[in-house]
Amino acid sequence: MALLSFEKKYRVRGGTLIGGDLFDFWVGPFYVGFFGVTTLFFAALGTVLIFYDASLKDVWNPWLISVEPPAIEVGLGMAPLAEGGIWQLVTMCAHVAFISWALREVEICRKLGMGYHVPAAFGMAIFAYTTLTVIRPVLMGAWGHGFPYGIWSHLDWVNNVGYAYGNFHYNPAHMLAVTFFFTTCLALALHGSLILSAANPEKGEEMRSPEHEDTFFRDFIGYSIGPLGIHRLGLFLALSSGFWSAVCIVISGTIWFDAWADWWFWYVDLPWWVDLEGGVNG
Ligand code: 07D
Ligand code: 07D
Ligand code: U10
Repeated sequence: MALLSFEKKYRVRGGTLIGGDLFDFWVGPFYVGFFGVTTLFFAALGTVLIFYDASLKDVWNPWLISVEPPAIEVGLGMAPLAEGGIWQLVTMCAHVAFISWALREVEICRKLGMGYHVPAAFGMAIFAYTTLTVIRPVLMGAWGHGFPYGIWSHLDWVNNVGYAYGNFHYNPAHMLAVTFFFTTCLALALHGSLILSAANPEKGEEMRSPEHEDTFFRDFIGYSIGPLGIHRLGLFLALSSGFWSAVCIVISGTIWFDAWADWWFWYVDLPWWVDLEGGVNG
């Protein structure tokens, strides 16, 4: 079915989670919905607040704009606007906008009778963001542990927090997250290239079938995960990347306070080699 006639057939009322028929319409290509309105409203409000913060500091270079969280001394209280209060409001707006965006995805899934995989996946990104700006700061007792909203400044934050734990690469959950990110790229490169090699033939050549794709990997590595399986694997790898990212940062400063390299002493200290010659006690 051509895309336009398909849209006409499926652009029907219903499936909304809230608001009934009120915002159940489209503007151009966009479905609006109650959560489209809340997304736009809170994204706009958050952006206005970022510009307000920039105007207070008179910083207009987009790379240098930075909305700073409150000082650590403020703890978990509310801060005055110019001293971290704006960061707190922007964090609230961002949460409402991101969660609204996910719920708008849910409504569109419901209209189309599809699974909720896309909003679930976006949920993992929101979870990582919430871990950075709410869960970890609350566990550590101060909003000041959140990251600043600025292009360069948030990179400085990642760098400084990383070095606060020595070499952050030794964080075992960071290792898992990085490995999942790399594997996601490998899987997408394999999948994208395999599909193009079969489904995008030269002019005059015939398109190859999923059986060809299966056979390529069976010939090559003895096993094919299959056309549905590769998408399950891709989603698993990508969500695992986000999940272990959230874990790697939430354990830093809450259950582990030293250099991450020291964590590995449990391995060096294992009883069966700790006393051997060359071991820690040997
Ligand atoms: C391609 C989809 C499009 C999205 C884009 C981002 C804004 C910010 C706001 C001026 C893949 C739009 C950007 C709305 C403008 C102000 C105040 C998604 C695509 C194009 N980072 N980060 C970037 C965010 C964190 C890190 C770029 C957001 C953590 C490193 C962009 C968040 C840590 C590097 C950006 C967030 C961290 C970046 C490109 C939220 C660990 C880079 C992003 C809400 C996760 C890279 C200058 C991209 C860069 C980069 C946005 C959080 C680390 C500005 C919105 C605190 C190491 N980050 N980031 O393509 O070039 O994403 O930085 O959590 O090297 Mg970041
Ligand atoms: C948080 C983004 C959420 C986004 C949302 C949507 C908009 C709308 C609108 C475009 C999680 C926002 C949408 C704003 C835009 C329009 C229209 C994603 C988020 C909700 N690290 N490290 C990670 C690597 C080092 C450190 C994660 C690699 C050093 C710290 C990942 C290397 C030190 C933290 C990762 C490396 C260090 C991390 C990030 C290599 C610094 C974190 C991905 C090769 C000296 C962060 C949850 C992520 C984390 C994190 C990778 C090096 C420190 C696994 C590959 C050694 C402090 N690092 N890192 O989480 O876990 O995405 O955050 O060297 O906090 Mg690291
Ligand atoms: C995949 C796939 C697949 C495909 C695919 C894709 C994955 C099976 C079939 C999809 C992939 C791609 C297309 C590839 C490229 C994608 C990426 C690289 C990912 C990154 C994407 C981007 C960088 C693009 C980002 C762009 C976005 C998010 C669009 C921006 C749009 C908006 C901000 C508008 C959003 C609309 C909303 C919220 C609702 C609708 C509202 C309006 C239209 C405006 C009108 C509003 C109203 C009427 C309401 C009133 C509003 C109020 C009251 C609030 C206002 C308040 C104020 C104060 C102003 O697997 O293969 O192929 O294609």
